[in-house]
Amino acid sequence: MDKGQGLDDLVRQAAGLSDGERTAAMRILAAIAKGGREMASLLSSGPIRGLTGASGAVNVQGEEVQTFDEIAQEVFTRTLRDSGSVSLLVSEEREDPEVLGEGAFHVAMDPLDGSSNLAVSGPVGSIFCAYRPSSRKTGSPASDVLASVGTPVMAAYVLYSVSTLLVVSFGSEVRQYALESSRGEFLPIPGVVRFPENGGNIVSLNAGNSSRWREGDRHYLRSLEGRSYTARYVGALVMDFHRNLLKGGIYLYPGDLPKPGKEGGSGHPEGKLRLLYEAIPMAWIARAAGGEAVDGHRPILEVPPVHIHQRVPLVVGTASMVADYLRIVSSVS
Ligand code: AHM
Ligand code: MG
Repeated sequence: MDKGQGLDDLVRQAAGLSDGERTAAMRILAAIAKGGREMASLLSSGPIRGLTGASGAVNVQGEEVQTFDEIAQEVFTRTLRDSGSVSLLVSEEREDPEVLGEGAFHVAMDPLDGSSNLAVSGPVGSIFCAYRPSSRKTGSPASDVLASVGTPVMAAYVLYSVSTLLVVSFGSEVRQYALESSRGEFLPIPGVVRFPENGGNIVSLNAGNSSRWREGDRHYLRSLEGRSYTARYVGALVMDFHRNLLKGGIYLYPGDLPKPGKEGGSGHPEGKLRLLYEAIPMAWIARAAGGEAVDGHRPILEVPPVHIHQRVPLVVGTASMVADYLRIVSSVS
C-alpha cells in the first residue's frame, strides 16, 4: 500500500488539467481544507456555545436553517473567495449563484449536510464540486453554472465525525485525509479508496418514507426480506456514503409522494437530494472508487441539469448493489 499523497501531489498528478487549472484546484482544495478545519473546531464547541439550534430562518428549499448552516455558509464562502480561484459559487443556502471573482472554476456546495444531526452531536459533512465553466456564456449566472455541469473536475467532502476527514477525487481515484488537529493539517491516509471487491451488504435508506415511494422502490425494499443484508442509516449523506464506500453498501433516497394531509404538501416527489452539490459530487467520487450512482433509471452524471437547486432521486454505492437495485426496480415498471 502506498503511503498516501499530500493534497498538492494529488493535484499535481490529476490528469487533464491545464497549469492554470492545477493552480486553481490547489487553491480551492486549500480553501476547503481551511474551512473544514475551522468548522471542525466550531462544531466541537457548538453545544457549549449554544450554536446547535435553528437560526429562525427558512432557506430557498423551504427548510429550517440551523445556526451552523449559516456559519458554514459564511466560512466556506470566505475561504473560497480568498482562494481567488472560484468564479461562481452555488450553495444550498443561497437562492442565486454568488459571483466570487474571475477564478478558473464554478463551485457548487452544500456547506453543512445532515444538519439535523447537530442537535445530537451526530456526524455532519460539507460537500463540494468544481465545474469547468463552459465557453458558451449565457448572460445569466445560474445558466452559466448549469452549462458547466457536464464537466465536473473535482469533487470533495469533509466528514465531521470521530475524526474529521477530507475525501477528494479528480475522477480517476479517491484519496482521503485526516485532520491532525495539533498541526491543523489534513494528512494523507495511506492507499486509494475503493468500494470493496466483494460488493458489501449494507443498505442505507429511510424506511419511514417507504409507504410513499413508487412501486419499484417499494418492490426493492420488499426484495431485501430474506436476503443477507445489514441496515445502517445515520441520516447524513456524507456519513452514510462514506461508510458504504469503505465497507460496501448502497444508499437510497428515492422520490416520495406528499404526506397525506400535510399542509404545504411536503414529501419529495423528485427526491430530496440536490443534483449539483449532493448527487453529482457523490456520483463522481463513487465512479472513481469503482461504484455507481443512478437516479432510479440512468446514471446521475447523465441527468440533464435544468435548475441549480434541482432535486433528484439518488441511489449510490457498490456497482453490483446498484445494478441489483436497477434490475429489481425495472422488473415492475
Ligand atoms: P440537508 O442537506 O438539508 O441536510 O438534507 C440532506 C440530508 C442528507 O444528508 C440525508 O441523507 C437526508 O437528508 C436525510 O433525510 P431524512 O431525514 O428525510 O431521512
Ligand atoms: Mg445536504
